[in-house]
Amino acid sequence: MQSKNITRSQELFQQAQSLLPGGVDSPVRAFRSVGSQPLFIDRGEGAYVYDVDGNRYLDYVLSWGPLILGHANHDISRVICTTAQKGTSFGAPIPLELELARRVMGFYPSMERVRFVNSGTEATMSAIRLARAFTHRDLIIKFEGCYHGHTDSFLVQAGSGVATLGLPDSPGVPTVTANQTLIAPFNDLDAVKAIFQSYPHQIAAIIVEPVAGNMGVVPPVEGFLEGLRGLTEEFGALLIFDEVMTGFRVHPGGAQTLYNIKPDLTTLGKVIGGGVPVGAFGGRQAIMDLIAPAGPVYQAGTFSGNPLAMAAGVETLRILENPIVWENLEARSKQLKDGVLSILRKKALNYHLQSAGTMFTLFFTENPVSNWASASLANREKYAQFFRNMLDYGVYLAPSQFEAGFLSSMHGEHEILLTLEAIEQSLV
Ligand code: HOZ
Repeated sequence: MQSKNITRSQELFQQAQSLLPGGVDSPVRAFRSVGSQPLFIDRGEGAYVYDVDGNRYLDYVLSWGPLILGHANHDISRVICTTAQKGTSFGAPIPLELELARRVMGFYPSMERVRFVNSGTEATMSAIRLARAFTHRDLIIKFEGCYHGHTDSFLVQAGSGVATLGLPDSPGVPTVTANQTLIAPFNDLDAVKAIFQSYPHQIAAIIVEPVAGNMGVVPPVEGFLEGLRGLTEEFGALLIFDEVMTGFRVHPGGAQTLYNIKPDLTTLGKVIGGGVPVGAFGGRQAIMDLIAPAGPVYQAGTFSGNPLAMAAGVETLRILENPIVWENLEARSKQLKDGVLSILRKKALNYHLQSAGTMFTLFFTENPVSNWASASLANREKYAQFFRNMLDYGVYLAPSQFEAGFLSSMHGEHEILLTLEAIEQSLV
């Protein structure tokens, strides 16, 4: 398979270096860890994206998760256009906020009140402030390799681009802030218990990706999430499920429905904006009523609840309310998973495919991955080669071993077969 002509992307990336730091607006896009340079995208359609050189790729990045209905879905595009014709932002309440809130609560009944924001980072940042105010405590527990956006408190042993670039901490985060974040290995309940025993009255909350997605996909071991629920109750702390990535992705009702655990607070983003920037946090009414103006915890935003995100979100959730959409997504996810496992067996490769619902990661390691220590053993060079080979076969994966792949409802049987053929050729 010949490499594709990406001359125009290369030219644009060259220009971008003198305009944007590192040539991109978010580090995970830079392709650095896969020894390549980013493609500039012209357009998307269904399961495919087209770069500025006219190459077509089957897309498993899907804007890092939001596009569960694929690119440029007709219904979503239509509501965005009709909404935009009436105005794009008012900084005032609109009826669509209520409609999206009702739909979100329908899928996530633990969210008795919800506040819409503009990104997952904003949602987690606000949720942690709220948890601290509610408990009158300062410390939080997060897990090594989990990523909750780029707020200071969370840039400690974080996943996603932070792990990909090998930056355990970020300069610019005050030590005093980083010290308020206590770290435990994912899936290690004893470690969490030990932290609670050391600080029995100081921990405001545990924040967790209930299925980790930002060190690659790492499901919780049996009893882990139940154990976190039990410990938080025992020690008077809150349990925050960061479902920005897992929301509507591991189950329409998120990991909290899949594993039947009720968190105190939930953060959402990605899917609930239908491809337009959005975030949300919500939970028990008694906690949420502390948010201004109902209560004293300040949180605000000019574009929060803006018409375009609300309209695209309502339309997306309306479509996802049809159970057939999820059944098809699950069927295609299974087809992909079974196919990859059979290729691995045929090639006698003992790599680990890990998945949950519509999210997956092929780890280039012979050991199952249960936390960051085991994820970080994966062979990054082999992943990089695989990534480049797949691109040559027209399949666009996340440019990092430590991210998730995502399916959309537009990935049909044919697309999965194409993907499996590409994987068979690309795995060497
Ligand atoms: N939150 C995503 C990483 N897993 C992608 C967003 C970004 O960092 O650009």
